[in-house]
Amino acid sequence: MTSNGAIALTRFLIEEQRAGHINAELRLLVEVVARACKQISVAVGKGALGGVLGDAGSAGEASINVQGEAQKKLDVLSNEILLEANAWGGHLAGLASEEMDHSQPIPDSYPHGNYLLLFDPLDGSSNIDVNVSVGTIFSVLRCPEGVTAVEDSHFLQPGTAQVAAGYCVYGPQTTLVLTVGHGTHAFTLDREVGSFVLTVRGIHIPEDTKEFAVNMSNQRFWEPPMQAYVGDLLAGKEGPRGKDFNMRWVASMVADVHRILTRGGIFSYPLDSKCAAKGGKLRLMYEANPMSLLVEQAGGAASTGRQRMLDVQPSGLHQRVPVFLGSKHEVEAAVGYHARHDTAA
Ligand code: AHM
Ligand code: MG
Repeated sequence: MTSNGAIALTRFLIEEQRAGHINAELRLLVEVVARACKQISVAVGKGALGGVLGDAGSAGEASINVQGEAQKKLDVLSNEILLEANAWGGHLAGLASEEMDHSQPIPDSYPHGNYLLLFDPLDGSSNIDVNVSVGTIFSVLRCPEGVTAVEDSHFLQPGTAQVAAGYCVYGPQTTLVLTVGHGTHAFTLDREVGSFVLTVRGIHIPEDTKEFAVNMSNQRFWEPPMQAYVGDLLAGKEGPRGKDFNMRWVASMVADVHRILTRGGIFSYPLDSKCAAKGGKLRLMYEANPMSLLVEQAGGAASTGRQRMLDVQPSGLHQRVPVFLGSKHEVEAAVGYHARHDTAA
């Protein structure tokens, strides 16, 4: 407890270790990721003053990542901050990032640990230049027994195997949301002190909601069950759902999911004919799985529309999936539209 009674992340993690929920190595891992997030938060906060806005690349050539997307300067910087912070602590066997083609083993010059870390260093990066919330998402897996040289295949574990997951949203406040498999908790960065302070213990997402989040401009590209589901939401009180729904779409998954953890709702990035060949828009390992664990640990649900997200067996490091997550009953409703459509077909 600090002098004002607040519980800092360090103390929270030590208590989780005493309760047998984590070991010292995992505690160090979370501390290191949180420290890196503080550094990213400072860079994001400087904006134009830090010269960090705009596209990465040189001589007028945009830098393109493995996802085929143009990288922002802050995408590259955030990735470097996370790589550097996690290289030398001895808590990791390897890392994988949305911004890198392949996973990276920890160099032999440093001690190796038992965990694998995956991250989307700066999610929602299309929002950086317009001063809207962005964030970092991370997922932690155990390195399989007996592995000495980490390869991409060692990361291909279902979401149920995650031992920790979290995100840090860089918004009006910088907030770290974390689970180590025993509830989902929020920590707000005290900028003067430089420390994350526990501000919500045991987040609970309301089961029912009247709010949905989806990029409506893709409507005509969606599959029939998604068209039917959103059609019924838009029909409001007079429609089959019998209530009016509101809509929000920040276009930063961290910000949209943070709203849902705060007051409920459903977030969806469904399959559409533009992204069908890739399997969806959002990435299973860096986005969908960590967010799904946080949401389930807060009493919500997460699905591809046809399968519980955390049960998906990954086939590739950069695999994409359709995503439905948030208030339990609303996710079940969306899944129901898919099930009825598939049965009829
Ligand atoms: P990114 O990781 O390259 O930033 O892309 C993921 C983002 C999510 O944060 C967000 O939900 C989605 O892409 C927004 O997509 P759209 O631009 O189609 O609205
Ligand atoms: Mg992302």
